[in-house]
Amino acid sequence: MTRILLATRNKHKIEEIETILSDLPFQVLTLNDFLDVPPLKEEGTSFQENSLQKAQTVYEHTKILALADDSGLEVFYLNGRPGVVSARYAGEGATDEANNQKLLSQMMGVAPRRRHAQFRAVLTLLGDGTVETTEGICSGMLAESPRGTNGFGYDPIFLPNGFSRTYAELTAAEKNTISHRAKALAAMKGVLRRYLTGT
Ligand code: ITT
Repeated sequence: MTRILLATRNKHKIEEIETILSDLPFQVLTLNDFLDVPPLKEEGTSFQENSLQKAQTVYEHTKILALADDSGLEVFYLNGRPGVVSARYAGEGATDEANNQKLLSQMMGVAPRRRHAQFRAVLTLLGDGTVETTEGICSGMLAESPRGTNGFGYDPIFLPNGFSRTYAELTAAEKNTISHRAKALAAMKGVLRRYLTGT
């Protein structure tokens, strides 16, 4: 079976990606299978650059088809922040709670009609002779306070359009139907099917 290596150390991303890819005939590997791969650097200023950089680090060390995800939350009122620094918005090594609290305090008193936000995920597939990128966006708004315990990151404070529940109040299956990552993966699955058939 063709192998694909997920170029991420985020266990929540791994769970979501593995679930969504489960109907494709790939042997999905993670970095737990390759402990000598160095930390994944993200020195770029865009999701695209960081996604490519992560895929490159992993592919160069393993020569196995690599799939990277760079993602984050963009808040319009904050000119797109936290964006590429979503994982470390409240500082290097910050907890999800600290990141959420920082964002909520910056948005305190901001009216609902100005709380528009979107999640974005950029995936890069990198292999021998293959470089492909797909993107997914999920639009919504920021909640006033955290709700729900599912998921990770900013899930408790993000209300996807069409739902009165936060991402963290959705089941994993519901999130995997509408999320930014699900949309980017849906597009990537087309690429992966073509990769498998060599077309
Ligand atoms: P890797 O680099 O190892 O993939 P990471 O968590 O550092 O893991 P990113 O640099 O792409 O990954 O940062 C993504 C951050 O954006 C993540 O830590 C969350 O804070 C947020 N994020 C991305 N997708 C999310 C989702 O589906 N739900 C909630 N928060 C999400």
